Amino acid sequence: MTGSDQQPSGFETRAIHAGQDADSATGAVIVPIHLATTFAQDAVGKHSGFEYGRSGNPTRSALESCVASLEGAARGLAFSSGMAAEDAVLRALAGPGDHIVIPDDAYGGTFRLVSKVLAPTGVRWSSAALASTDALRAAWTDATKVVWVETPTNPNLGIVDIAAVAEVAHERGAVLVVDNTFATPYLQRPIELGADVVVHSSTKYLGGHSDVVGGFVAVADDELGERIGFLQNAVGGVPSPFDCYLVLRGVKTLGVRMDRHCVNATAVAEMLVRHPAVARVLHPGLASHPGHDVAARQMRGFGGMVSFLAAGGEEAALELVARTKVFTLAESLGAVESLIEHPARMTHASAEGSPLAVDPALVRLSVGIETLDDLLADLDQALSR
Ligand code: P1T
Repeated sequence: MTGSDQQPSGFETRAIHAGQDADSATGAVIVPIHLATTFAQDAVGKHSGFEYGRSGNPTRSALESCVASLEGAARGLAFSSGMAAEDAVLRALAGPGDHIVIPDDAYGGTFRLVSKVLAPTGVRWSSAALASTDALRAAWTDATKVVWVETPTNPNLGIVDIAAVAEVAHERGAVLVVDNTFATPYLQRPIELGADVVVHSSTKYLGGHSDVVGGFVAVADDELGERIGFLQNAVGGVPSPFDCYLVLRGVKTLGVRMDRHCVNATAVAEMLVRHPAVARVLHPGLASHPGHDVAARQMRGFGGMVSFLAAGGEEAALELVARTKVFTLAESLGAVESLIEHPARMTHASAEGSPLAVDPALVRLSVGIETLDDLLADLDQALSR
C-alpha cells in the first residue's frame, strides 16, 4: 500500500497507511520526522505546500490526514495539547456574549478553561447533565452557540447520546463538539453520529504510551476547519514534529490496544462489582450503568476506563490508591500501563467547590494492557487490607 491512488478502507489499514505513503525521495516506509522549520520556494509563493513550520509540517500533515480519516472528518488539525485544541475550538466558535453548554461532569481542565479563561472575556456558560436532552433544553439560552459533550465522561463515565444531542443542537443552530478522548475513533465516531467537531487529548489513547502530550481537532466541515486552522497559525499552539511522529506511531496500534483495554476493563469492572470494599462501580459496559444501552448502540466497545466509589469514603480511597503496585498512582490515562488516581484531589481538583466537583470517594482506573490476572490481583490486594 504505497501509492496515494489506493484508498485503504478498513479502520486498522487506515490507521497504518492513511496519509503515510512511502517517502517519495527515499522510499522510507515510515513518515520521516521533518525537523526543518522552513521550506525552500522555487519562486515567491511557489512551493511544495509547506512554507514555515508553525503553518505546516509534513510529519504533522501525515498525522492530520491519518486521524481525520479515522474520525471520518473533512479535516484534521494536530495541536500541542488537548487543552490547546479545546481553546482553539472554543475561541473559533464562541465570543463575548455567546453561551456554551458543558457537561456537569466535564474534565476539570475543560471546566477551568471555560470558567476561568473564557468567561472573563465575556463568554457565558452553564453546565447540564447532558445524558438528558431535557436538561440540555433547560440550559438553552438565545445566545447558545456551542454544546460541548464528553462521552464517556471523565471521571464519572457518564454516557451522552450523541445523535440525540446533535438533533437538539442543530435544530437550534448551535455547533456540537464531542471530546472523544475516552472512546477514540476505534470505538466511537461522533461525526457519523452528527457531531460537527471532535477533539482529543492525543496524550491519551491516540499516543497510547505516556510519552507525548498532544491534542487533535477533527471537523466535519472545511469552512470551520479553516477558521480553527487560522487561529492555530495565529496563536501558535502547534505540536513538534517529534511529537507528531510519536502520536502517528501510537495510532498504528490503536485498534489492537483498544480491544485489549476493553477486555481488561470489563473484567476489572466485574471484579470490583463483587468486592465488598467497593460501594459502586461506574463503567458503561455494566448492564446496571444508566447509559449502557446508549453506549452499546453508539460504541463498538466500552473502553478502558473504570471508576468506582470506595465503600470507606475518601480516606479509604486515598489509602487504596497508594497501595497498588501494578497500577501506578498518577494522573493521565489511555496508555499501555495501568494507572490509578483520586480525581477530587488530582485531575479534577480545579472543580472543587463548583457544581462540577467530584465525589471524594471516587477512584479512577485507566486499565492498561498488562496480564489481566496481575491487574485483578493487584486491585484485590489494595482493596482487601
Ligand atoms: O492534557 P491535555 O493533552 O491538554 O488534554 C486535556 C484533556 C482533554 N479532554 C479530556 C477528556 C481529558 O481527559 C484531558 C486530559 N486529562 C487528564 C490529564 C486526566 O488525567 O484526566
